[in-house]
Formats: sequence, structure tokens, C-alpha cells
Amino acid sequence: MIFSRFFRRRTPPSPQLESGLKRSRQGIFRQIVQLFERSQIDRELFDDLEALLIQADLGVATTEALLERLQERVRRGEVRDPVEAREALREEMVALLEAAMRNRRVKIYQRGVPFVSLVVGVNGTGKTTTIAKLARYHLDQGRTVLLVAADTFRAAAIDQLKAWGERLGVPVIAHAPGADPGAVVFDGMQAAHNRGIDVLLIDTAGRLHTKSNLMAELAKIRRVIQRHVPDAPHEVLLVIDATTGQNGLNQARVFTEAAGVTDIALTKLDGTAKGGIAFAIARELGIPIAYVGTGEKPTDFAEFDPEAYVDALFFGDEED
Ligand SMILES: Nc1nc2c(ncn2[C@@H]2O[C@H](COP(=O)(O)OP(=O)(O)OP(=O)(O)O)[C@@H](O)[C@H]2O)c(=O)[nH]1
Ligand SMILES: [Mg+2]
Repeated sequence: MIFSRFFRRRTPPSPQLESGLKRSRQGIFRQIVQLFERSQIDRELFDDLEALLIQADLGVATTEALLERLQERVRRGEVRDPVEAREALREEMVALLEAAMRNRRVKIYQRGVPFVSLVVGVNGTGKTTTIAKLARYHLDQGRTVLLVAADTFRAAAIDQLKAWGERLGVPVIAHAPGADPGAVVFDGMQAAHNRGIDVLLIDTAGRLHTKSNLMAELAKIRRVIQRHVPDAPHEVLLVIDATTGQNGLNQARVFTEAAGVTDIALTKLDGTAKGGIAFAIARELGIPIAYVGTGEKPTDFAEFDPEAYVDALFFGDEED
């Protein structure tokens, strides 16, 4: 793709991001890049761009907002040809992600004082896998980690977390299936305190059969956490499966009301060509994306960076 060379690439993406966004980059975003090979900016260009952005899962509202900004720059005479339009699109996409990043709470890790991360989300979105990735990430930063199996709904869920704990060499606090999640969290908080653990990662059940059930359970877990550490949880991480598209956004709204979500982990980006969902999340929820999941292994994970994300959508294949 010759035209991709015209982009100014400022942030080298991690190999995880580069391979994780491959499907998006080689699918819809390649077509977007190709749109700007035309000789002039016209109505058709904007119409085609609109269709592709919606197809990439940005959602109608976010697509309209982006096009509006772009058209405004054309009207003001800042953007005069397709190459400038493409660069402007890239800038506006980065700005959109950065706006949500401004709502980010600073994460302060203190040795021996547990940083409490509550991981929530719908069934199968990748909560437990993301916890394994986070454990790996914190271990790499030299922090001690404890996992808490507060998804007591299924025996397999507890076993899955224990298996990750063994593989990563990290202790896991678990009770029998069907136990009270609040009681498991209580033990987890106490263990973290007694052992001087730096990071506590709490796995929760994802079932959503009634919203009031979910709210009550998460509220109880929060109360138990706060009895030990009043300003915790320091992070309420909502895990969203990128392959579920706009549906994921609706789930996110429910969890945001129920759990006071502070950050998002966007998973399974490797399994979709619709990496545009990140923009819809950022604009419509205003919640920062903290991490992305790009595969099933603990290392298939990256801290979110708006520029690196946008750049990995637009280019990155050496063979192009
Ligand atoms: N390709 C890919 N698969 C992933 C990713 N994250 C998780 N998975 C897979 O998605 C499936 C579900 O992941 P889990 O971590 O068990 O999801 P969960 O949210 O804990 O599910 P429940 O406990 O049933 O609510 C597993 O097969 C994971 O290996 C990712 O980033 N990429
Ligand atoms: Mg799970």
C-alpha cells in the first residue's frame, strides 16, 4: 500500500497491537485508506467514508461527529486535498480517543498496600483471561499479585482462575462453588493485607439475568472491599468483547450504572475487522480504554495508547 507511506507515523505500535489489529487493518481500514487515493475531496468521498466507518463499528453517532469535524476543516480551508483529509481523519480519531483518556484516574501503586482491581463484564467477554494478562503485566513491573475467585457461580470458573494462578505462580483465594462472593472477597482482602500484596485482581461473575441482581452483588463486593480499604476499588475494569460490536456498548451502559466502571479492557481485537468499536466506546461512554486484548495468551495484551491504536489500524504491514 503505497499511500500508507504518506502517513506520519509517530508512535511505533507494540507487536501485540500490530498483529491484533491485522484483521481490521487489512479489511475495512485498508478500504478507508484507499478512499483517499482519489484526486479530490468531494461528496462521494464523504459518503463512502461514512459507510466504511459505520461498517468498522464506529456507530452512527460517532461517525457523524467525525465527519462533521472533517468537513469543518475542509470548509475552513485547512484541508484541501485527499492526502490532507486522510491526515486530518487520523488526527480527529486520535483526538476522540484522547478525550476519553482525560477521564482517566491516575493509578497509584504502593508497595504492600493493595491496589484493588475489580474486573466485571458479561459472560465470555474475557474477564478471567484478562485477569491472567493483568497478573502477568503487574508481575513484569515487579509487583506481587493475588487473584480472588469471586465468580462462584460456576465450578469451572474457579478452576480456570486457579489454573492461571498455577501457571503464573500467583496465589488464588477461592471458596467452593456457590459460596457468597462477598465472603471470598473478604478473605481476599484479608490475605492481601496479611501478605503485603501489591495488586489484588478480583474475578466476578458475568451473568446479567437481572440487572438488580447484578447491581446488588457488585454493590456488596464493593462494600466488603471498602471495609478494608476505604478508597478502593482503585480500578473497576469493564471487559468488552470487541467482536460483539455495538452490543458491547449496550452492555457497557448497564455495567457502568451498576459498578461505577473506571476503565475498559477491549478484548478479542484479533478476532474482528471492526476495531472501530474503540471510538464508539470512547465517545459514547467517555470511559478510558486502559488495556486491549489481542489473543488468548497472557502476553497478547497491551496498554492502550490512542496514537498507537490509530496507527496500527491504518498501517503496519511491512509487505504492503
Ligand atoms: N482471540 C482471543 N480470545 C480471547 C481473548 N480474551 C479472551 N479470549 C477467549 O475468550 C474465551 C472466554 O474468555 P474468559 O476469560 O473465560 O471469559 P470470561 O469473561 O471470564 O467468561 P465467564 O467467566 O464465562 O463469564 C476464552 O476462550 C478465551 O481464551 C482475546 O483477546 N483474543
Ligand atoms: Mg471467567
